[in-house]
Parts: sequence; structure tokens; C-alpha cells
Amino acid sequence: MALVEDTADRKHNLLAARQAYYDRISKHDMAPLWERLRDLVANEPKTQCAPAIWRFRDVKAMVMESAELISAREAERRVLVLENPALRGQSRITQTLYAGLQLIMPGEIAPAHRHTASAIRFILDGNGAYTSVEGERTYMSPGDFVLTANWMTHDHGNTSNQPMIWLDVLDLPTVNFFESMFAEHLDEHRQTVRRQDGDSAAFFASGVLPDGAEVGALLSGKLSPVVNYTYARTRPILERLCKAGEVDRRHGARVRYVNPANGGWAMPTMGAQLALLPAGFAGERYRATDGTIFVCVEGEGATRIGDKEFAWAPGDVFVAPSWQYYSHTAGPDSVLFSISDRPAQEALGIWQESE
Ligand code: GTQ
Repeated sequence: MALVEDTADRKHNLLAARQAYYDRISKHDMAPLWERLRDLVANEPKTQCAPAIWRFRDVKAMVMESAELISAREAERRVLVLENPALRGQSRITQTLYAGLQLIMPGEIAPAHRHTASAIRFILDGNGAYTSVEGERTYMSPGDFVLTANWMTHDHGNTSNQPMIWLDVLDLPTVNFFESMFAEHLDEHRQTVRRQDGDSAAFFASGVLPDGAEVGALLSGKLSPVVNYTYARTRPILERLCKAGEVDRRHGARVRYVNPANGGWAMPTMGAQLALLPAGFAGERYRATDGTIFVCVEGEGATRIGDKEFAWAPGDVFVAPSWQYYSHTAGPDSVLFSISDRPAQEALGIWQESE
């Protein structure tokens, strides 16, 4: 008995001595690794992010309401940020990506600026608003995937008679993590249009190049020269993939958006894909280290993420956290857009996937 008490006592003294030591070294801005090692060097990814969905039928009215409270000009960008429910207050949908629903009303202008964060727009609702990127003004339709690469000047406007809502995804948390954000607000609210709508896709993503095009600069660059990867061009390719029997048992018939100059991802920090899940598709489970944002473009179905099931319909945005298993099922033919930080992880050599 005495011996047990003795060891219990010694253990207590040791713990007290350790704590006193931690307190002393803490005053010198030091901490014991051995108390933190398991969290720092975890055996597998521990995501802080929760699976979540924003259903268009629930959020559209709230997005529209913002137009009564602030103009696009005053807001600069009138956007409702989609905050991951487990990361509230941090303006992010995953640890590395920001997402938001941007509204632009007929006649409005969102003034020109540029920043070191890269942006994509994925159009959800409306027709005929435009974005101008470095002098190319592109009119946008649902399903279009539009790039605003790092430091490209951009402004948005709406010359149509209907509101437009799109999903913005930016690498803001990544750029801010590296503390490398710069931004510039231009005096001219609207850029001068210097190119025809579609020039960049026609010149650089059509299997031909304008004679004398500076391909060297394109190849060495990390950014795709294409402004708008239109749904009108991409959607039929999914149909062809399906007919060719190229249907992945996890992802469906899927393409990725590439930089046509080098076949790599369209942007260095964000990678996007478009998939057709044929009617009745019952996908096998999959997981990867890139937390992924999905958008339903057409059809309806459900995605199981971890132990939760999320039913989706057009315009819905949902997120699967890093390393959580997910699997898709589709009712009718359905199209899912997806985007993640996979190119950044690949560049750093840390991306992994598993079945
Ligand atoms: O359209 O330029 O959702 O700069 C957040 C920051 C959109 C934009 C956002 C931005 C933009």
C-alpha cells in the first residue's frame, strides 16, 4: 500500500514539476513538443471543416434581398460569403478556399480592381451579365466557368434585364495564409473593351494559334489564357465521354478544365472539373486530401459525405472535407461542377487519394 501511494505521489510531483517547467519556458515563448506532437503530426488528415450544403431554393431569396440594402457599387462586390459551419467567422468554405454567392442587378457595375488572389466564377442563375478580364468582356450563362487569374484586372456589369447570381471561388485563405495579398482599386470603374467576347478561347483553346502568338510566354506562365470556358462548349464533351464509355465508377464522365498551353490545371491554386453522372449512377466511394466544393448544374441526386447524406438539385453548393469518403448517386442525368485546392497540393507534393 505504501509503495502504491509512493508511486502515485511521485507521479503527482513529476506532473507538477513538468507544469511548472512549461510555465517557466512559456515566458520565453517556448513550448514542449511532446505535449503537441500527436496533433501536429497526426496519423491521417484531421479536417476542421464540416460537410455542408447551401440549397439554392433556400438561399436565393436571401441573396436577392441584399439588393435592397446595398448597391454593387457601394459594396464593391455584393456577395454572401458561404462560411463552413465549422469555420464560422473565417470567411471560408474549406481551410484553403473562399466561396460566395455574388449578385449583380440589371444596370449595375461592380468596379474594376485586381489582386494577387485568383478567382473563378461559376454561373448559377440569370443570363447576360458580363465580366471583363484584362480587356475581354465575356457575357455569361449558367454553367460557364470564368477565370480571373492572379493580378488580372476585372469588373462586372449587367446589361441584361434580369439579375444574375454566380458562385465565386477564390484562393483567399491560401494567399492570406502566405501573407502575400496585394490589391489595387482602379480609377476607371469599367475597363475599356479591347477584345471580342470569346477571343481568348478561340485563339488559345481551339487547336490553332494566331500566327506569331507568344507561345513561349504562355507555356512558362502558370495561368490559363482562357477567360470563359463556356458550358455550351464543355457540356457536349461530357455526352461524348459517356458515349465513349469513359464513365469513372466514382466520378462519372468527368473532364478537368486545363490551361491549353500546357495541359495542366487552369490555375496553380485551384483545380476545377465537370462531370456527368448518367441516370441511375451509383458511384463508389472516394476520398482525397483536397476538400472539394461541388455545384449541381443539372439533374438531381445525392452525395453521401462521411455518415451524412446531402440531396442536391440545380444551383446547390456543397462541400466534402479533406479525406472524408464521399459517393454520388444520381436520379436523371446529372451534372456536377467541382473545385478544390488540388493543384496547390500537387505542386507541394502532398496530395493523396484513396478508394
Ligand atoms: O468579384 O472580384 O466574392 O474580389 C470576393 C472578392 C468576389 C470579385 C468575391 C472579390 C470578388
